[in-house]
Amino acid sequence: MSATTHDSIALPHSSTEAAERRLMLGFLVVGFSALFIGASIGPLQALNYGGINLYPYLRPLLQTYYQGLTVHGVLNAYVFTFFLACGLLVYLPARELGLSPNLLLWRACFGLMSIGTAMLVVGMFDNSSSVLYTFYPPLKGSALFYLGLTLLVVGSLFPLPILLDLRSRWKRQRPGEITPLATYMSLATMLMWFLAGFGAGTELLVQLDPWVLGLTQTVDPSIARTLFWWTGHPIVYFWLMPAYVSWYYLLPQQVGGKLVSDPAARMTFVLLLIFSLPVGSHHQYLDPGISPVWKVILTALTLSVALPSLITAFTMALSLEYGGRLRGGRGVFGWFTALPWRNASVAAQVLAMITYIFGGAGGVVNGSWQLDNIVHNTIWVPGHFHLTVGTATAMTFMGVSFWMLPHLTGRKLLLPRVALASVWLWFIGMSIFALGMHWSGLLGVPRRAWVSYMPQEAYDRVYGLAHLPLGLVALGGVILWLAVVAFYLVFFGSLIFSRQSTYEPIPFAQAFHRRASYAIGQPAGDEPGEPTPKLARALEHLGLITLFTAFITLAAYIPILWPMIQNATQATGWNVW
Ligand code: HAS
Ligand code: CU
Repeated sequence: MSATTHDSIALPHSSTEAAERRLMLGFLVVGFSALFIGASIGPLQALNYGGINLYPYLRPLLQTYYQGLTVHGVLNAYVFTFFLACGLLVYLPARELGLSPNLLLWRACFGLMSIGTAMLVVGMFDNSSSVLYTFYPPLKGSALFYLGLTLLVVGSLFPLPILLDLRSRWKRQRPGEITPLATYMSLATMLMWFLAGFGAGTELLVQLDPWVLGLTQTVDPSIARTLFWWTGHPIVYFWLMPAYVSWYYLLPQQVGGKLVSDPAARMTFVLLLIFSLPVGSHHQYLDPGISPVWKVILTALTLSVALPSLITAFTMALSLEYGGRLRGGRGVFGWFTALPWRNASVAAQVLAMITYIFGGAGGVVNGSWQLDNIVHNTIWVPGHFHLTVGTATAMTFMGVSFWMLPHLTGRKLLLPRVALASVWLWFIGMSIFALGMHWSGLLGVPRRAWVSYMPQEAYDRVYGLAHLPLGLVALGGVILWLAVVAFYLVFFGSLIFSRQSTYEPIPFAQAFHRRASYAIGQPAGDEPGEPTPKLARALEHLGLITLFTAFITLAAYIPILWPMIQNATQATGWNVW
């Protein structure tokens, strides 16, 4: 990444821009390294469900299935996603606006999250904190785990002030114009995440950190779970929205088309901001201590959170169709086959979208209180989230890395065919894996169970009915292993061995009927004479929208939390691993 001769064409123009690229590369590399460790452990869990217990061979690295599962969940779902989000949601807006982000804050974000990650890694690998990624008390890990997590979460909030500062500087230069799209989407995401952070933030700072430091002796598990899910639902959109930024704002350009509606993109992000906050307790449909009336209200609210994704489905399908038709696609589905499928970055994202149709459909099942009774705590649920975060998000980020690595380093992507193979393997592996999980979930196979630890005869007796789908889970896991190997050959190979120079620009898309989606050097008024759409202008009031969201979030949580606070229980810590 140093300014050597070979990357002269891609060399950033200023030294600050070079520093920004280096830092973005740092976010990318740490994030993907976390995924490398986390994803490499994944197939062990898949094999566990197939009745194959490899954990005894992995000692002393991993002692138990539960330790492996904790490492897998924390590194993939928190570290990988947070690093990617905190990199992309600053880097893309800064490039879009042509302004430098506050580097001090962005470095502090990277630093805090890195220290937090290091603490988490130690706390998990020393087997002191096999509390799974939900860290539900009264399970009690070591202080390193909770303090590390606290730093990771606090660090992940830093992009918010950076974006507010970027936006206000840009607005001062261009009074009266509306926020350019990538900046708008990133800001909406961070405002959502800021409100979301209050839940787990309070749980960690008020309940768990003092408890593990010995300042308090007991903790109330119900309150902790509720605060956890306050964050734990919207966090899924903190994973998804950066991927949406790429789908809306980059992918249309990559397929040679345009984004069909800029206001629809803004609307989606605002709806995700509003709807994702009050619904977290849909993860607690089977928890005691929450009134059935609330469970019904939560069902209705949860179904509304699918709306912005449905808007996305139609907007994206049309944007892809437009690109496909421009490329000569004819007939009902010709546009689809005409997409640039050889481009691994495009293939990754379109396959991610297709997977998300099924992940989203499963989510709508989970969202209904009645149906969730059947699938809750079965491996249906990990089936659902491997299609959503594990593919829609992760594979979109993989796709982004295929153009971004060359963009940041000035060096060509190595082995593009292997890159393409990696995303197909991921797609096929995950489809088989998730099919098996959903299916065996319906047969009642529990999630998070070390089933392969049972003697063979007992395993057969208990899970015999689910042999076929559990076999699919194991098979999918093995294919995913191949996908991981292929992807990291490309990722680390390009980082270390690629020497050929290249210039890979950011594929910022244009919105239909407008100029480059309010990008630099263009007035916001789109095509000459065309005013800024009223909807886009109305949605500029992100501050008010955030206040409104804060209000409804409190309205949803006070009635749930108040009875719990009045009847607080006192649990001491457990270590069961
Ligand atoms: Fe979820 C559990 C409800 C979306 C992640 N979810 C989880 C857990 C995770 C997770 C990690 O209500 C487990 C937590 C744990 O450990 O216990 N989820 C939903 C609903 C949605 C949803 C209603 N989830 C996500 C996303 C995630 C994610 C996104 C991560 C990124 N989920 C639940 C519920 C539970 C739950 C309950 C608790 C279950 C339990 O019992 O514990 C919705 O937002 C989904 C809406 C999405 C759609 C799909 C739209 C499709 C699009 C693609 C378009 C394709 C194109 C291709 C354009 C309606 C946008 C065109 C090509 C053509 C050929 C047409
Ligand atoms: Cu949820």
